[in-house]
Amino acid sequence: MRRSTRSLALLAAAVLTLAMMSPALAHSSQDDRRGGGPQQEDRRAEAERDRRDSRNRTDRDRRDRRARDGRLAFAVNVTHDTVAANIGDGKCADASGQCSLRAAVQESNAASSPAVIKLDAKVYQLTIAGAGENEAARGDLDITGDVVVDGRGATIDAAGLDRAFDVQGGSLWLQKVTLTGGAPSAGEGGGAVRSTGTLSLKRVHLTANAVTGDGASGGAVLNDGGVLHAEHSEMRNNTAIRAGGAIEAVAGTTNLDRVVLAENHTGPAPGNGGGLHLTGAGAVTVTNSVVVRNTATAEGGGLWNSATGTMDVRHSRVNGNVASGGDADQGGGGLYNDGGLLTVSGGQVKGNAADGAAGSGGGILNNEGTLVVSSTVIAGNSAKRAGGGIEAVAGTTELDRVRLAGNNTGPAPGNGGGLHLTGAGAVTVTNSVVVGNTATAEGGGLWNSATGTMTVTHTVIRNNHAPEGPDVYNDGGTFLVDGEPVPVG
Ligand SMILES: [Ca+2]
Ligand SMILES: [Ca+2]
Repeated sequence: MRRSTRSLALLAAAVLTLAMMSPALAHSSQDDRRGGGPQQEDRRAEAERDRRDSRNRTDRDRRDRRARDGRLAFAVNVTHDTVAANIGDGKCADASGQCSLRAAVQESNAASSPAVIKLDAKVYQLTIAGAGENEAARGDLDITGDVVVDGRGATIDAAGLDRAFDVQGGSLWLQKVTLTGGAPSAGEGGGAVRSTGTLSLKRVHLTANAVTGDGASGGAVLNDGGVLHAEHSEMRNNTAIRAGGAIEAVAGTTNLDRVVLAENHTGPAPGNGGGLHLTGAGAVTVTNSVVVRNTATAEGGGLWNSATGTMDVRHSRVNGNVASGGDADQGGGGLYNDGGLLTVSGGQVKGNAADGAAGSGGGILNNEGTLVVSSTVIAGNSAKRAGGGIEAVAGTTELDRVRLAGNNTGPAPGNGGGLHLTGAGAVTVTNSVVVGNTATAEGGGLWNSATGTMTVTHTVIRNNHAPEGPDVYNDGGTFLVDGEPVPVG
């Protein structure tokens, strides 16, 4: 009896258990279809754990990377112009706790490690006046540390208060940002950026900045003895009084790669290098770039190289620039070499003009320096006095695989439609083509001076036009074409 009672109790318990389990079982089978069974829950939890671990790893990696880089990052979250509340506390915060561009710069300068400042595709206007101040508290944003500004499509408008950035040592890397409205104090250079340090520009637009007053140079950028590297960038409609409508380099190193210099201007004192001007013993390279429709009041509508400078222009187009100097050694509509070394290769120099009263060298003017041009088209340029394509004033000029075509001079007096040599210089032309050039007076193609030496080999010279010496004219010097002397007069 005891045993049967026990069996009954066991049976009842079993039935109860089954009754309790069955809905759970039914429910469970539905959940299986939905993928929610206990195993699935385990799997889901495991996946979530994996995701969390992965997120943590990513965060950790990011932190490690930042620690390795030693970089601070500041995300600017307001467009207005305010100073940092507590410079040096490592936080980008103004008095209301917001991170402005200026506060980020001040905090970056105070940091011992490089900093990255992130902007958004908005307009950040400078509104705190006070040019001449160099602590980033007023006027321009002074850079003394190592700072990256990732613009992400932002525009920084200096709004005529000052320039945007002043790099006083240290380094500034700008990317994906437009700088406009820069206007430093009269007589100062660098309309958008002045730099004595290292300045890197990538996908940057410098538009409508200006420097005014005596000696003011570099409408967009003044590289004052530092390093400037610009790539995939554009400088347009900037102006300078003295030199360098877009860029003035004073010695230092300047490299442009895939840069557009367009519609920049210099003038009137003296007004050299409408696009770019180099002062002193610096080095400039211009590669895969476009220099168009810039103007200079005096010399070098596009690019101007100094007496001790080295300028190397490769695979670039220098087109439609104008230099308006009125003297015989002024002009150089596209390029002007004031005695240094200028090399031009693999590109074109087209449609430039030296339009001053006695302006010379519509395409290029080499003033007592060394000019080496190779694999380049020099076409459709014009000069008032001489050298529609190229004017050489003494110095050394070498052309190899150059096409001098459709250049012209006139009317004052209009000699050397393709190329003209003034004084005791040396010109060699090899493996080239001189066609369709025109001179108002003498030497439609090539004109050699009374004291010059011109040596031409393996070159086609035809279909040029001039009243005297349609293809070639020799004013008394040594002029040989494939070894044959060109008669004088
Ligand atoms: Ca400053
Ligand atoms: Ca300042």
